[in-house]
Amino acid sequence: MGQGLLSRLWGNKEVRILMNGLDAAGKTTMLYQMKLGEVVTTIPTIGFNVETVQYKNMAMTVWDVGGRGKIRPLYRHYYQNTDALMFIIDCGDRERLEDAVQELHKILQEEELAGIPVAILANKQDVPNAMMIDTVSVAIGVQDKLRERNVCVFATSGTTGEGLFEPLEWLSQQIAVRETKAAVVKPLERAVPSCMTRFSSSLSAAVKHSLGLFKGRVISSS
Ligand SMILES: Nc1nc2c(ncn2[C@@H]2O[C@H](COP(=O)(O)OP(=O)(O)OP(=O)(O)O)[C@@H](O)[C@H]2O)c(=O)[nH]1
Ligand SMILES: [Mg+2]
Repeated sequence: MGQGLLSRLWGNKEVRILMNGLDAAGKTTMLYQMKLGEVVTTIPTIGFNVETVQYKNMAMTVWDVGGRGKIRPLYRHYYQNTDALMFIIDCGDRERLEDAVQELHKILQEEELAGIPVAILANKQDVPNAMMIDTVSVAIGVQDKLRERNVCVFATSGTTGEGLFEPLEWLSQQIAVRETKAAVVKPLERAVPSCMTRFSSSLSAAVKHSLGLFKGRVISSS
């Protein structure tokens, strides 16, 4: 195992996280709570905010893309090389839950985001009567439409800071698992078919050879 591989597995990793969700879901508040540990006064994001959040051995470059309708068609420009998605849902806004779910499903159809871990932040849990994570999980179809995806739902509040580290921990673990798989398991998987091919071709050569001998013997004995 070369040094490059070791540092890829255990060194400081730079990863790219996309933060997404409807407007006013609390993305920018969440980003700065993660970055600074405090609440900042936000205005609706036009374009994006980008910050690096260090979590354990991961330098997460978090892209917080404004959730307003007009900006959403531009999301695609941010998808490339994304290691994980954080999708924020405003749990105080029952009326727009369905819109949020549709937006999430739309984003998850993007080819460039295939297979990445997806942390759903059921946000604004501090609001009275906030929707519980079970309601959110059922609405987005964690066990149903998204059962093939690596999705996990977390209860959070960007303003109180509650529940912020669980998604970071989960994402860092999931990203590490994917990287390990890419660095170790995939090359092995690639190697196996060629070994198998070599094995099967030498096997078939041996079989052919012994059949030939047998045939030869039959021929010679007749
Ligand atoms: N009660 C409560 N309010 C929150 C929370 N998170 C954000 N807010 C408030 O919700 C409003 C919108 O928050 P933003 O962080 O600007 O939302 P956003 O998702 O970045 O919105 P866009 O930039 O328009 O996409 C602000 O008034 C925040 O103070 C939370 O966890 N609880
Ligand atoms: Mg914002």
